[in-house]
Amino acid sequence: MSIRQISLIGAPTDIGAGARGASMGPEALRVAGIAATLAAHGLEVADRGNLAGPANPWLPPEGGYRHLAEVTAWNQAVHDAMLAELRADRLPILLGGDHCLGLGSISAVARHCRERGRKLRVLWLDAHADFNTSALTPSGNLHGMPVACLCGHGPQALVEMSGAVPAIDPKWVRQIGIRSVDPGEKRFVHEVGLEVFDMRFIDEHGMRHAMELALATLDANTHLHVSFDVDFLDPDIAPGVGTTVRGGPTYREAQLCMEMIADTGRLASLDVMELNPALDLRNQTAELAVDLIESLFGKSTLMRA
Ligand code: HAR
Ligand code: MN
Ligand code: MN
Ligand code: MN
Repeated sequence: MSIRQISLIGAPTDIGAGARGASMGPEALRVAGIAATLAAHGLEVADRGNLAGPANPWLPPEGGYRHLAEVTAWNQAVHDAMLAELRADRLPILLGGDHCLGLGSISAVARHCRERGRKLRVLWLDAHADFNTSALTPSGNLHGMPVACLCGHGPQALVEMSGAVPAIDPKWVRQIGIRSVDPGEKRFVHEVGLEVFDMRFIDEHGMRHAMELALATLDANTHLHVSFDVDFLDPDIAPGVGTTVRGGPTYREAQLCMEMIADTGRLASLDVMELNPALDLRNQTAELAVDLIESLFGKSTLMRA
């Protein structure tokens, strides 16, 4: 049932981030063995290499956005590359790169689902809600805005990238692991009714129950997209990200999250974002990300029915 043909797409940029270094993420994931690890599970893996785009000029915000033109160019490249793989019935994995690129990736997925008449469910694994707008953002960094842009709130070039506005309905999104949301962003998340399983929820009800709810109502016609911001993980186990927030999922909680997604058999596209090798220790965060991705593609402790 699940797709066995995987395409890796590197997007080496930190154009939307507040720290430099996520541009080295794709290579760190390759060095940690992402291709061979997936191939060992019987998947056919094609590494498409890296996309190209503008350099990071490292400028202050203009009109509430940092590097909007460059962010748009990178996202268009990501959109086009993801869409080509989806149309070829392959499962694309975007190797980020900062999380502003989730906009281009999910815009392609949304377009593909419209073309195929499929439903879409987006799981957003992150410490952050990434639901800022130019009026709400404390930083102007576009990696704090992709979910809002996908839901129709943002600059025209980004909001329109999927060919329909909004690209997605907030009802299609489930956010997991959230623990850092700016004050205006918090009000806006509440206003649009985004479904958030924050760390308080996970503390009180457990990862199992959060994932049961987040994965409920998937059916055979649902495309499941996972946007995995590596800062989702607790910084004690995943220091190699630009914006660490204490109190994230433990190793076992993160494994359970991935295993429960794998069990659905519905995973059809994936982003692995915000890995920052400049801040990592001996590539341990990249190795952890690959370990978790292995579970996402069906590695489990024992054979399961
Ligand atoms: N909320 C903050 C901002 O918008 C920080 C966002 C950090 N985002 C990421 N991606 N690292 O989740 O500036
Ligand atoms: Mn993010
Ligand atoms: Mn984040
Ligand atoms: Mn339960």
